[in-house]
Amino acid sequence: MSPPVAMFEERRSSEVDSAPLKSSFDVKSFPVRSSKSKTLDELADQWENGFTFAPIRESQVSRAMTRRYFNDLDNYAESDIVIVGAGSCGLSTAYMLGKARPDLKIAIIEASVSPGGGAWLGGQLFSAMVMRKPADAFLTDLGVPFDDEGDFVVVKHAALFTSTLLSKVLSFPNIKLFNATAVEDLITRQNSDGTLRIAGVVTNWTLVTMHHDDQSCMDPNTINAPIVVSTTGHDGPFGAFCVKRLVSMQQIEKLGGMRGLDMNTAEDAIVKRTREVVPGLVVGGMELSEVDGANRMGPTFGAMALSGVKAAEEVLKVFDE
Ligand code: 48N
Repeated sequence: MSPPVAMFEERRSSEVDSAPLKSSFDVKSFPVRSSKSKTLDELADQWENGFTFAPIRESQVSRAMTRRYFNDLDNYAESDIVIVGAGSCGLSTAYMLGKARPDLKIAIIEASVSPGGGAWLGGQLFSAMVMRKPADAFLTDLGVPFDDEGDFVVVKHAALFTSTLLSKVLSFPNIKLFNATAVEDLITRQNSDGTLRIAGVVTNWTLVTMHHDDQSCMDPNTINAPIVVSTTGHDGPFGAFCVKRLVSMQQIEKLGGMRGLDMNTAEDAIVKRTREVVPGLVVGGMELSEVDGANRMGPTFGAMALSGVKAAEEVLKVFDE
């Protein structure tokens, strides 16, 4: 485990900077018009009887968005936990951490505009999602209905699982999702024994990250955090990002590379091996298959959910020390 003292020494020194904005940005202090809310029943069939929206000035819309966003950016510039990748594993991790530690600030960085990763369909373009037992325990905790088929369960549409998980994660007041935002590097610190630990992430708008080769230097932003969870999926345009960066930083020798499909082998391995790969960086989900050379499991998602459960446990070990 990483030396928590060093992490928290640094964090304590930065506490003052990380105090949330105490300025006019306080979104709750805005003058609010007294337009009365109505129920849907009151609206029904009123379209020709004086129906109109409450008045608005365009700048109010802009300020309603930007004040909240930049308040969040300031607030989460010092986070307790950063989760990279809002796929099924990253969101499962966030759900477990959001429930267990409402006192911790958790930032989720998702490169795509649409979070959820590969969990909007069950496999190929089929809707139903399969999870092998005991992953049904996660679905029950989440409140997602399923058909019980004995050794496995089936959610009628993968989007029902992912949208329910996403809505629960986004409802936690201590969790902020920054989507359309890519992690394009890691913040590192040297421990007293010369080893490296991860101390946050380097971010940019994904559209900017995709155009570093054809635009002048567009420097990134940063988020400091004593622990990062990377769940960026198996290799692909953005996948396996953090483990590939660990290789290029010579923190791990090489990637094992994801192996062929073997459900029974793959799912046990991914859950059991979810861990802190280097101090300060926990890796879970299919990104892990790239580190260890684990098999892939294809169209079954129980390991993503339970890898998220395990990743949350690994993170909490650091905070509970
Ligand atoms: O859904 P994924 O790709 O990753 P996991 O590990 O959450 O779930 C994997 C699962 O969908 C499978 O692949 C299934 C089980 N199939 C297995 C098989 O054998 O084929 O989500 C990763 C997320 C995506 O939303 C990416 O956009 C995002 O991570 N991401 C990033 N976000 C921010 N910065 C980055 N550098 C980055 N790279 C990827």
